[in-house]
Amino acid sequence: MTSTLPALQDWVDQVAELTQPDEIHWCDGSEAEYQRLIRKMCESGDLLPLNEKDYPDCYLHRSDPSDVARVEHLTFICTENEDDAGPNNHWMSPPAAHEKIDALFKGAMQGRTMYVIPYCMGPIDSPYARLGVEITDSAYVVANMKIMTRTGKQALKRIEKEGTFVKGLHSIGDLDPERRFIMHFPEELSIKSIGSGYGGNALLGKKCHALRIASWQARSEGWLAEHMLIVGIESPQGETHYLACAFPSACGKTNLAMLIPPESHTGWKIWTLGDDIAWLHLDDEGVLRAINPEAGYFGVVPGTNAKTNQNAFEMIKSDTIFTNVATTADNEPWWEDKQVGSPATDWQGREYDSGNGPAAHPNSRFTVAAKKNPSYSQLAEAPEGVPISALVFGGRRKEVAPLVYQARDWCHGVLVGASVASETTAANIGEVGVVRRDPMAMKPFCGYNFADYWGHWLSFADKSDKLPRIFHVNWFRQDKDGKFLWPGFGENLRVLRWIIERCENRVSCVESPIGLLPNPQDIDVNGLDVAQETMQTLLSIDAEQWQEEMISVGEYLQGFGDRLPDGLRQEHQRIMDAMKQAQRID
Ligand code: GTP
Ligand code: SPV
Ligand code: MN
Repeated sequence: MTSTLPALQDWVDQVAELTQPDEIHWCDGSEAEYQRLIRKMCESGDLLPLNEKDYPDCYLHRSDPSDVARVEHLTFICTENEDDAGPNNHWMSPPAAHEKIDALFKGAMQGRTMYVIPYCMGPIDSPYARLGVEITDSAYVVANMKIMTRTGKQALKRIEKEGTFVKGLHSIGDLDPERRFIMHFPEELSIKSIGSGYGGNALLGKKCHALRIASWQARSEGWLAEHMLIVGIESPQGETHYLACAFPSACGKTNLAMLIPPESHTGWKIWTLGDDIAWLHLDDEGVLRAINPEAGYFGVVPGTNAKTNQNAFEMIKSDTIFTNVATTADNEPWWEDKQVGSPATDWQGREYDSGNGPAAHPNSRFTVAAKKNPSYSQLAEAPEGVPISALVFGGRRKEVAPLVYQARDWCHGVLVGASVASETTAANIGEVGVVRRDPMAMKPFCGYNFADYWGHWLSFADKSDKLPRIFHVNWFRQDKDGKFLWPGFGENLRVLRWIIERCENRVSCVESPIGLLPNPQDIDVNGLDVAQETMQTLLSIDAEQWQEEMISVGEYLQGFGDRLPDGLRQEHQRIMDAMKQAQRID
């Protein structure tokens, strides 16, 4: 096959010239093609079929033990001016980056097949959808891209019609971490990634395109590309509200997006639109609308069970690619907290020995089509997206951040988002459990200077008077013994209900220097085994801790120098003053 679009055909020819593949395969995105690839990978040992009776059409991929997560230290934003990438990114000049990475691509596909994957991020007929082509030498990437995006003929047709697409070049290279780089050229709408076959490093439609490149485009075009789930909440009266929530990696997006209402909440329904990325646009009426650019879930496996996430648990019983889970003696996939079965073989294929650490890698993942989700929203395919009532930021914090609070207005909400801090997780290679600033959950994903990004966020206040309300949640407060104070998962609906009531002006709140808190009686705890004192702790703010927190936020923001928008600096000062004032009154 070839393409009628010279920009595409020429690029494919140039890449083939550089990487020297044995064969070139243009992906048509068909089911037959997917099955052929699966068979080929089973023959080569790249995939292991799982128990066909209990897990039909499920496969296990074991990645290289050095290649199990994103690699922020090897991820670069390559803009002409270093300041455009900002202190939040690693930067390299485009010529230096191309030279460095092209040397590694030289001959990298010898003996391999080069796959050309045309894809569409977003519903194929949506004006908000964007196009890309990924070239890769990994059949595993092709199979994952087929589940995660809309690949193949229809995407190619739209690419050839529109002429603009993001170019993503990927090779697993030799998997040596010393020769691993994930490079982004937002000014050229291109991505080059080598040396990793894992998740966000290799499925270039996801973080590389739909967040890093798209956030850059979104700024110049007046929209937002965010690390957010999109969920619809339908009350027993049939009123549905859509929320978009930004939590850092492995901090609960997939789980919240497909939450199952607790028994106490008969008549409530949850509709999933997306579990990781939202593209947000103002429509002609000034309403912020969201689409999910993805078509599948690349979700964290450990912790998934019939109680925490029944929807995912059921969904991944068929037609699923598992990466880095353990297996049972019956060749079923197994992971920590699955709560059924026991591991025989660990994620590296060794006989299970608890002395070697967890059986499944903490960042082991499932790849599954979104359509398989029992709570999949009918509007997930709507070209115009869904109207957003509330934006919710959150992090994983043992202390400091209360269960929920509301920002006073949009500008305060931008500061709340910019102040997000969270404990690091296994989704990135590096230390786990260290609190760091992760503004809008975008620290690893913003394709430009955070100072400019906050300015872009602030600018929405002038564009519409119908913007969503902004909130902050924390499901992860712990007691002194390290036990979670809040039950989380399905019970989080109770907090979402308060958020909706606030959006509808149906409930009052308690004013505090940091924002608007619930009256404890306004969070419905019926049927919940949480002591009143615990609720009080969950909703309390410790003045001294917050003073420290806001000082540290101020220092962090100062790190962005003159580029920091005045609006944000003033908002921070306003909170500092309000805290001082409150202490004087006390
Ligand atoms: P990425 O895919 O990396 O962006 O992660 P994510 O934000 O989608 O996180 P996910 O929902 O996969 O959850 C990550 C981990 O947090 C899993 O082990 C979950 O079981 C756990 N988790 C999710 N929600 C809650 C919650 O409400 N309370 C508690 N205690 N744990 C949760
Ligand atoms: C994340 O780390 O936020 C993920 C997983 O969603 S990955 O696709 O690997 O980036
Ligand atoms: Mn994510």
